[in-house]
Amino acid sequence: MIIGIVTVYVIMMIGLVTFDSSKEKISEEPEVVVNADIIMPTKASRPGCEEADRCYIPSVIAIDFGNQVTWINEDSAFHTVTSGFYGESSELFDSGHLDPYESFTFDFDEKGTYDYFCTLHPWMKGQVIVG
Ligand SMILES: [Cu+2]
Repeated sequence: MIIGIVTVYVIMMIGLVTFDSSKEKISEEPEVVVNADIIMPTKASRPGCEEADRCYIPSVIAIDFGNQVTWINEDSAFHTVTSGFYGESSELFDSGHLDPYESFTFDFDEKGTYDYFCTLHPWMKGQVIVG
């Protein structure tokens, strides 16, 4: 009986210790500075992300006009957010080369469907639908 109680107590203590250490790990993570709507994930610089629709995440976003969209580059390579299609920029917006963890924000004041791409990686495509 006593052994049983001690065993349960020990298991509970181990559980608490494990829980505490996992909490510490969370607090050590870097603070999220930019609240982005769309992420350019790791490996977007290599062809293949388009097959899983993961070059810009999400690749299609719908917003109300008058709102803005923020993209963040979470890859280790440069990327851009450029309006239009590869080889046919619409010249509405262009982030230029975004460094890792750099972000870009654009205000969409008019309704419409806005295609965009990355000038460095033709397979990276996305769309903002403003309604
Ligand atoms: Cu790119």
